[in-house]
Amino acid sequence: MEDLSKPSFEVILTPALIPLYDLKGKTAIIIDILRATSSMCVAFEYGVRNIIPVSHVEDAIIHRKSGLKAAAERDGQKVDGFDFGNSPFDFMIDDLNGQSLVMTTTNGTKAIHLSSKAEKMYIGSFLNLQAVADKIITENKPVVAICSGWKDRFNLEDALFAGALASQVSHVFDLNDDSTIAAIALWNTAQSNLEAFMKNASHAQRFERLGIDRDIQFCLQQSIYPFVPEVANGMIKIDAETGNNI
Ligand code: 3SL
Repeated sequence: MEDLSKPSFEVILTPALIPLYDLKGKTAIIIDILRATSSMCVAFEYGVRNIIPVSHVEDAIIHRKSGLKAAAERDGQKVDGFDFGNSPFDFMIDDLNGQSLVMTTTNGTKAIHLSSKAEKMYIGSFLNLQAVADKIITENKPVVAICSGWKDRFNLEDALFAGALASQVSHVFDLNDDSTIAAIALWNTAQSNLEAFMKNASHAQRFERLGIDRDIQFCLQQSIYPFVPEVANGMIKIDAETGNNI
């Protein structure tokens, strides 16, 4: 039964469903486990100062021409002419320390732009799961976990993360929404062997075809980073000194 004394926690299972939800006054957690939000966390871990998420390759080209480093991915592959694709391993370099990075990906950066009506927006991945859970518990505001999916379709990995996050905060939030209940059930089924469960996922199979399946193993690690990147004014940032949002 709905518990109105607790803030709500909802899951939006694909970006196509975003228009059906009221994001006003809520905190959106943007989820693209494979790989955009995981790779963003890696970039911050390696010292990136901020990330400018753009929806279109053309916009990324304009930023790149003005001198910024730029990452672009379409259909799982690096777009020709860019500095980086979307693998977390692309960002494990010292060159990016203190730099701004422009990023466009098939689904993740699109989900960010579609969620602009939310009051706050955070970047969530398994890599910073605990930090995201701690932050939303502390803030105690209604949350919408937004799965980036694949070209507007449902995907397993983003729903699994939504379920993991919901389970972690279940004592504080009202989890009465059907999508949240489904995401938790999925997480409960998969959590004891996440990697094996993920073998069936369409995106995992896509990665296997592209020969980049080591990215999956990396992105499924839990809570190795203590910070929560925040999207505000068209930019994603963390506080480099404290690892907290600014
Ligand atoms: O769509 C996205 O945002 C990407 O994360 C997709 S991929 O992992 O680079 O294939």
